[in-house]
Amino acid sequence: MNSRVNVAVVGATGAVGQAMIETLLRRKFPYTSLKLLASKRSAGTTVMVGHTPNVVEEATPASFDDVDIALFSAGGDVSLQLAPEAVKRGALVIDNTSAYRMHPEVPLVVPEVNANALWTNKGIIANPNCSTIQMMVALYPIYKAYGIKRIVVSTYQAASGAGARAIDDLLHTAKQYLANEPMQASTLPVSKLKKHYPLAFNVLPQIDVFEENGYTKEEMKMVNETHKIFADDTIQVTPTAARVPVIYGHSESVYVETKEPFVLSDVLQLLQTAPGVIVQDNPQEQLYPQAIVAAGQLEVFVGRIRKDLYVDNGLSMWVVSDNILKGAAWNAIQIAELWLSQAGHR
Ligand code: NAP
Ligand code: 3JN
Repeated sequence: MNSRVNVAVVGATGAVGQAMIETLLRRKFPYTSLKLLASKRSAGTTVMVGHTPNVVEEATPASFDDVDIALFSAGGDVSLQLAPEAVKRGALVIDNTSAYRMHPEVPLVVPEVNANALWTNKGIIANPNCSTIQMMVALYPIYKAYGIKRIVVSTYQAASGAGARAIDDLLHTAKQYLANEPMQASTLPVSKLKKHYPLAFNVLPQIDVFEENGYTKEEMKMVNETHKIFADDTIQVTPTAARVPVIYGHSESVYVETKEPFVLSDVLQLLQTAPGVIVQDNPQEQLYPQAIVAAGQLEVFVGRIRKDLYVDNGLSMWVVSDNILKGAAWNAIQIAELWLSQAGHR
């Protein structure tokens, strides 16, 4: 690749697309041009890039002529249809949807964990699911040092993970509740049944649709993606994914059983020096990660780190990150930055 870098954001009007634009600016990503793509519905509307309004275009195969890096976040169907067209035209696709995550020829990358997998790509690189990404960043140092036999994880996922409409639904139902009116929910859980419950003052133990084994699609993504990212199918992953009335920032209670014994102070030290991790763990000062503090930040916050009272190699922790940033936009742009930093050397 020469020094010219033309970037396209597919899904530029969406929650993740907007965060991608903001993160490109925040990171001073060295693009030559930035093309904003969405569906026909938004073509002709404008989206702010910093202080400048940019016109949105309809995403078509020809949109990718002369695009070097295409950041996709417009849903799986759009990726299935247009990512191969972008690749055909010479673009590197970084896809935020689940469309290609489990494809054997598509690397599934969390830069802090498996940056090297990037170089095996054949034009498409997949970004994992947000709940998986933050868990991988926190667990990788532990996995490397002691091995992991088992993970039991419960998620407390923010409304923004289900898009802008879910945030509106949370705010709307909260206002209704506070006004003593009946709550009318119209978005969550995202379900084939189209049966919705209020998220305000509530917790919904369903993210995405149920599979035959009783787990939801979101939970199974955490199982399958963990295996692929750590390249280890032997890890027993047991997830429960829930939606909580938070706008930004997924929290996770993560319990692991390591293969080798560990000393707690060593684990703390490993996490303190791990890339992308900020340890916030001081019970005396009531310091631990919180979603409202992690919102807007790029790192993964880890705290409440403690040994199991009964199981020798058991370890619990609380892991929080901004689901739209490290969970989606920032992880994708981090991949693009890595790609650019190495492009001239490979
Ligand atoms: P959103 O706010 O609903 O935005 C959807 C975006 O896709 C909009 O820009 C929309 O454009 C565009 N779009 C829809 N249909 C299109 C089409 N036929 N052609 C081109 N663009 C089209 O959703 P979001 O929360 O940003 O999420 C978008 C996708 O990102 C999700 O479906 C998911 O696959 C992925 N995602 C990944 C994670 C993760 O865990 N890594 C987290 C959240 C989301 P219009 O304005 O024209 O409708
Ligand atoms: O609900 C969340 O907190 C995360 C949602 C992610 C999501 C939403 C719609 C479609 C995904 C994803 O990234 O796994 C997808 C999808 O592409 O399958």
